[in-house]
Amino acid sequence: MSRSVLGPVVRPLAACFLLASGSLGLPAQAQEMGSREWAQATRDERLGWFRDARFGMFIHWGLYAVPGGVWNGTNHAGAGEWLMHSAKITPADYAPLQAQFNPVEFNADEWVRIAKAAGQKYIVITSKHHDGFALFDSALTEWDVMGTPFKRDIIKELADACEREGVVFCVYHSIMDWTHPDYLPRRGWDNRPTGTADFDRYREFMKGQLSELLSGRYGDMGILWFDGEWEDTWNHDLGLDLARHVRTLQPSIIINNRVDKGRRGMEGLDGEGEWEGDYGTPEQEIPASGLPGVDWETCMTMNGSWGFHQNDHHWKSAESLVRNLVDIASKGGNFLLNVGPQPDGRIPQASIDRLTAMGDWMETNGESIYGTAASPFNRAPSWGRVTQKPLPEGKTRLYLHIFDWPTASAGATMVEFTLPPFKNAWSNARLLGNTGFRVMPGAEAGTVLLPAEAPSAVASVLAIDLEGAPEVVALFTAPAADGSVNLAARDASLAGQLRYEDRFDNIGYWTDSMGRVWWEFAAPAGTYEIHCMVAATAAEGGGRFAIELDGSTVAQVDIPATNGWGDFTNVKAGTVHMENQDPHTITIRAVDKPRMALMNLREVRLVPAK
Ligand code: H79
Repeated sequence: MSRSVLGPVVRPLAACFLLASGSLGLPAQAQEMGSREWAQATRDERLGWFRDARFGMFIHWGLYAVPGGVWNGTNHAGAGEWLMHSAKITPADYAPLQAQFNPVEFNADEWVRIAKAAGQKYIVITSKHHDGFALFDSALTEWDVMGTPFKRDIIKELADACEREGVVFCVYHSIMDWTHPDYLPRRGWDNRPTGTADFDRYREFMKGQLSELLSGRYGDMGILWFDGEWEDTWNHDLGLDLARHVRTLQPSIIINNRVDKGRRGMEGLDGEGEWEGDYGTPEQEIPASGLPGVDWETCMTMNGSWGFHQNDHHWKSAESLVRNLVDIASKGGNFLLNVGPQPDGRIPQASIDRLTAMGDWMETNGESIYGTAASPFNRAPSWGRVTQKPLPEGKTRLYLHIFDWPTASAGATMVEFTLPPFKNAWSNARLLGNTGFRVMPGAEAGTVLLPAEAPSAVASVLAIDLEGAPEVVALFTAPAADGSVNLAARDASLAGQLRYEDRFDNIGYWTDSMGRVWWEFAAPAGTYEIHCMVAATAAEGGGRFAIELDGSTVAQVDIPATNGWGDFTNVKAGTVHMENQDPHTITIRAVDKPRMALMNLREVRLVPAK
């Protein structure tokens, strides 16, 4: 059975437009265009397939799969590939794992089939993780797969299988190396003498291994996914040098931002300044909103471990993984979803089950993900997410991913759905996966009639074609059934050094006294009590904030200390009178921030006063 969503991803041929150098060392094309525009053009050229692909498979595999997170009978939670670090294992004690690595069930074609059936367009596998072990045949070390009983070049077999199946093959490569004698700094418990260690020699070794990987033996690679760049021995100049080395070998390759030192925290995006790397790498998190002009890819585990962990059974549901993919696409990013194969060479069944479910959803709805761009709206609608795609003749197709299907009245066969607010004329509305149903305009303007039953319990996609570019109206929160206006952290607009945090469903990391948070909302005229859900520890947080309504300060609040950053308390901040005027804006900003952070803010509620 062939699936239409699995068409091959077309990549530019590596060398054709890059090797004709002019006198400045730049191609003639570049001299005509000016090198800056050219850099952007080649960047767009390089990233074309990546932006279309949207969904990839991450594979963490190495010797650490053998102990699977357990060392000498002790379980190390979260530490699959980090076991050597977490269990403080010396290189000498770790070395015997090499003789135990014999994944006789490994079948590269099977792995690629699993990825393809899930709708994943590219695969990124660990050629070398932090333990320094090479999963490929390296002439530069004995610390490679050819020194195991298995003696098969896993990277080569997977690269060939990807080539056969039209999946883009990519590798992860760790800069940090816990076993190479020349890598510095050493782990605290590593008892090898550092006497002759030479970091420059380590760099030559790493570049040599990358030359092996990029020699053509493994074909044209899609991405070089660096990691482990955060230790003090790595710096910006070394990052530039490494990127140059890689691009000299394969000019069209995409390089993630971890080659350099621009990445800021686990949100993974570059800070101010000029940094090497094509895209940002949020790890285990999804940015709160779209990031115009920035390419990014969220990498995430399906349970809590990257490498195989025998005791980690904490799996995310297929539903939340599909919604993550949709959420990411609606913000213009890619989803790199991880599997950690077992020591026998098979991908865990729990991972296969989730990938199969995602593939089923993608088979019906993939056109709403591949080749789409971020939503044109200022924020996500309450019922789901939006992606868009340009059509011929200047039209635009919106894909409305409905997570929460409207509730039909008893016995009704249809239900009214309010479209997100846009001014364009529309046509050709249809539900993906339900070609029999004709979507008609509802009785009220801006509504359509849909079947009472959602086509998908996870995310049903309504495609609708607009005349021209989307002319959208800003989305704002409407009152709940009881008349209160609930302004949730996840719906807030943010400015400054602060961000939405999944952990406690709050706005946090509020270290910037100039930072502000605001919501636009609709509400009938009246008097409302203001309630704020806040948390702040006495040691690190606290101070005072102001609440502004439509630009005027209406209250100031002293932040109470709570028993932790996840321990929220409700603060009443007086009452406010609102005139009839939509939308209103509520803004929160710091007045006094005496310690590291101001507060965690989960919600602001406006409750009609009795
Ligand atoms: O390759 C994957 C991770 O091994 C690597 N990047 C992704 C793609 C990574 N590097 N650093 N981190 C992840 C975050 C480190 C978290 C740690 Fe821990 C906390 C290391 C030690 C304490 C998690 C928990 C790992 C061991 C215990």
